[in-house]
Amino acid sequence: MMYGISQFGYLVASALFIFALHWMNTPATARKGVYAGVAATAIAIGVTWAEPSVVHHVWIVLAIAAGFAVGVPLSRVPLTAVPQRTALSHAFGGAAAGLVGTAEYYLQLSEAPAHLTAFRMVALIAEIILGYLTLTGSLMAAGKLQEVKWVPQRPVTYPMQNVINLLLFGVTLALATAVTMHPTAAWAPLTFPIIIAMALLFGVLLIIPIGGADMPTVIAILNSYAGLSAVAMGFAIDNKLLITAGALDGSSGLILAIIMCKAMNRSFTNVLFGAFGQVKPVKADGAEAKIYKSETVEGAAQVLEQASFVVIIPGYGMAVAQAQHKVRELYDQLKKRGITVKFAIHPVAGRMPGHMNVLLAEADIPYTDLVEMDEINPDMPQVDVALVVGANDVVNPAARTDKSSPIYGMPIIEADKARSVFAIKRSKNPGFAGIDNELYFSDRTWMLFGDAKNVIGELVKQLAGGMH
Ligand code: TAP
Repeated sequence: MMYGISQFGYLVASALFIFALHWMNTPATARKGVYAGVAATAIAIGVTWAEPSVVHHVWIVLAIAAGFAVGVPLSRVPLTAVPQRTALSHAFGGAAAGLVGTAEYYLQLSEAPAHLTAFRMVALIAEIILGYLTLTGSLMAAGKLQEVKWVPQRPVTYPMQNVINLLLFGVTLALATAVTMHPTAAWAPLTFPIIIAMALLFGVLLIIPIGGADMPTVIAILNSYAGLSAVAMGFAIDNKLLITAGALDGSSGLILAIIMCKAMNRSFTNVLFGAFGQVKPVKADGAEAKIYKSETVEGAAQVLEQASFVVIIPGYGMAVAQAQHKVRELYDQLKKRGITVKFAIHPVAGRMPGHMNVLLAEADIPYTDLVEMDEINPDMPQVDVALVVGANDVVNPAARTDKSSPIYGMPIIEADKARSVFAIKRSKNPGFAGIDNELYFSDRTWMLFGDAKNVIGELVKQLAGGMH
């Protein structure tokens, strides 16, 4: 009876997980998606807890309390720190899978060795290798993104790195095969911890050659490893919900990684083995000699007023300045004058997928005015003013023209093709990729130096003051 109820609960939870992902597709239903995911998790925990075989209630209460103690502060991190927060969540997921797999092996070994069939052992070994490497890999990724002092930010490379990694992985697989074939041999329980140690080490080695710029893609890949380890755990402990939820997690992580690779024009292998970010930051040719033209807020406001088509290109700087609400006010001022205003959204603007969409939605900007890069680019030559708000790499024409640039080949929003460009940033410092941007030196570009929130606020004041 209880089995039937728990299986039904798992079915409902699986369906809710699938709907949750589906609802995440658009901002209009994303909130519903989050609630569905929370409900699915609560149902899954509830029906599992109600199983008669679950008897250690105090431990479960303690575990839930520990989860809250960590989870609540984690939910309060600023939006700009969400990538590293996500990496930490994957680390916890990996740790959970690894620990469950370890416990399961030793438990079965002492209580029911006959249960350690070849099938279950393959699942267990896959679970612990993926789980533990996700744990250390995700911790490294979070450390890099948070710029923790003792985690090297730049890619760490050494000769024959990939060969050494492959050899290490080969040895781990050989040991894993031996334990899988002879799980009850006297040496197997002693070899098991060696496999764990190798997986932990492998997680670190996998991440150190990868530069900060590729970290979000790597986090999506680690997401899919965590999902796959949950699938393996589902097979190992015979839990169908874990198999479904893990498969959803694994495949969505992989799809996201592929989308991000495309947006940056990088191949998967290039991300994993390319040591991107190692390229020394280079100045654009003769950049030192080139001159920025600054504009005053008054001047920019006048030009904006005369425009009939304005495209706002937000980037990481808008997130840092939290300028989205001021941007909304500017949008309102321009719309009032009958000006067409669109937002050009680059898929990797900011520091996480959908970063700009989230911020602009927070400021209630109609998402019908958010236009994706591929759609807006053909219109750029007709745009009177491209207003760049704290974006840098995603509008850098070097991606199109300079083969030596580390961002060469990355598709960009072609702000340089607009009739005029205003670019808001605080200084002459480069963006994430550490390179200069030719756009700022162009004949048609005028810089509005300052914090994005302040500059846009001043622009709004000018426009509001000028309209009676
Ligand atoms: P970036 O190239 O990082 O440039 C952001 C610019 O904003 C900087 O040049 C900075 O110049 C300016 N800025 C910072 N704080 C500001 C403030 N308070 N007010 C005004 N300006 C401010 O940003 P992007 O164009 O959005 O490109 C994103 C980059 O991050 C790409 O290279 C992408 O590959 C990478 N990346 C993306 C993701 C995802 S998934 N979105 C994840 C990780 C990395 P100042 O310092 O002079 O102000």
